[in-house]
Amino acid sequence: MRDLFLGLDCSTQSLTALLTDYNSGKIIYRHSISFDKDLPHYKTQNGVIILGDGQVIHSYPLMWVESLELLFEIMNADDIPINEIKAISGSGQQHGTVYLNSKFERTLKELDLKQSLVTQLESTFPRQTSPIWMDSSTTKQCEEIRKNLGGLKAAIELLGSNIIERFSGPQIRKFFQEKINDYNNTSIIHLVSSFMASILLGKNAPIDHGDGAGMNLMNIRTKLWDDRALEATAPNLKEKLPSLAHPFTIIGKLSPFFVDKFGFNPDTNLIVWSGDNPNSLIGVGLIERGKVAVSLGTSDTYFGYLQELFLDFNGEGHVFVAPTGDYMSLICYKNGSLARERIKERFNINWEQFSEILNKSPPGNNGKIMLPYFFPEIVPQVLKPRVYRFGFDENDIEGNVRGIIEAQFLSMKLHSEWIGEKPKEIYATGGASANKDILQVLANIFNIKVRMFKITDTAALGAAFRAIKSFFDSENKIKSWYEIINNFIDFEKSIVVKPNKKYIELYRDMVDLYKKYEEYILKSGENPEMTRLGFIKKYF
Ligand code: XUL
Repeated sequence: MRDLFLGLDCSTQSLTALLTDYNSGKIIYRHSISFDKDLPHYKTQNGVIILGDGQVIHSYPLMWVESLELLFEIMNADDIPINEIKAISGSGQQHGTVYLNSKFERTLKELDLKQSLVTQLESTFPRQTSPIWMDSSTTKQCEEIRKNLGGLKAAIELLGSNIIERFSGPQIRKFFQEKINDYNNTSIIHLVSSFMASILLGKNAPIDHGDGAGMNLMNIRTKLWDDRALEATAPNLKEKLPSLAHPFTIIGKLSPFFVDKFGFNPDTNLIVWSGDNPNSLIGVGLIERGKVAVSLGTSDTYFGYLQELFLDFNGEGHVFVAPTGDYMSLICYKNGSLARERIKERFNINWEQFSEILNKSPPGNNGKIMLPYFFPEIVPQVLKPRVYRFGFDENDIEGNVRGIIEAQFLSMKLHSEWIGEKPKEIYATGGASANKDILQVLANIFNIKVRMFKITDTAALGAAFRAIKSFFDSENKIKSWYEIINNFIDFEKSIVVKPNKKYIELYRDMVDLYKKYEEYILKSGENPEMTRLGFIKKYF
């Protein structure tokens, strides 16, 4: 019998399984269910449904359940040695909430092998859809909760983050205000992570501290539900929330339904699930100070391991609990790959051509500055999307290609300054991290080296790593995070992109200039046109 561990990732667009073999240090199987393509009857676009004016973005919890059953069917059809899996953990898109009635747990305990999960669970949702992290429709509720907690600074001190539109608390408050009866009929409110874990466990599963920190409901220091935050959010909320657990808790054995239906071992351990960002932290091997990851995907994220708690009193960055039990910082951008694609499509070019143009254009972009809010933005907060260009227009291909990439990384540099631990190295992951020219801009703007990884599916991999760690620890065969990570990730093989020292001063000035433009547009600051002309004179 091998030591196999399964990591799952229920993300915005797909459910992915990674099966890892600890002894060989290899990923022996990967399969991903695409919600749009494999479950077309839900009619999602990129895994979501957009309601109303574009600020309300939901998805279907039943679709996630269906994808889980489909995934195991496919694993069976592919003859995967499911019975050799020792432990399973998972990852969920963060912040999304799932609302369930009192039948939910009863149904889970009495699941019938002859019927699908969807048929049996269908009637357990007082709310058919789940608001997810892309939803930005709760500004009113955020203001109410923030005020109740004593303002921005007090809220951040308590919860590790500002009260944020996509976080669970404001979403729950909105549901309570708009659908009081359905709220009252809700027995338990899960996160995507704890919901999926509950299905596998056969009863309500806890929320781990990592994902719990993204709710605006958990005290960031005590790691307990915070009574003041609960009261400011909705009545009787404590009784509707699962318990909180350490990120390495074994929550029980896999439910007999999955054992009998798919051939899992009855001894398969389930480890508490977490959010995709905490899992990715481990999935890219970040367990020490001085390194951060930049993930370039649907959303671009910048995150790092923190030994101490740092807080962003500007209210844009977040602190979550890391899988190690320490802290992590996170900054999340909505204008990630979708914004890059907008430029690529506008000029009808492919990624190679995009790279060539980026390469040809000078660092500093001849003083052309873009504020790229193609979609509502989280950092800095922009609710009404609009793209601003200074010194060029939308027909300037070089200006736009370099403009979008420089804007994204200038913003990351600027908005990560609150994190007290300064990075000495960046690990780049996600789709666009395969593009060396994009990473060169990142290395130059931060003036540190960027390590390019082949690993994708970092959230699922991080979940598998947590399963490995918890399982071996529970067997008294303690393995360090280093041992586990180095068993799977070959850091030697990664490519390193070094910063070009020639541009240190230019980008230092450009970060300042970019900051002035954000202040000008978003905070009615002074028009920095003169500074921009000075920048052009100095460098071009
Ligand atoms: C993080 C966030 C996103 C989602 C995406 O705060 O909102 O990264 O977790 O899955």
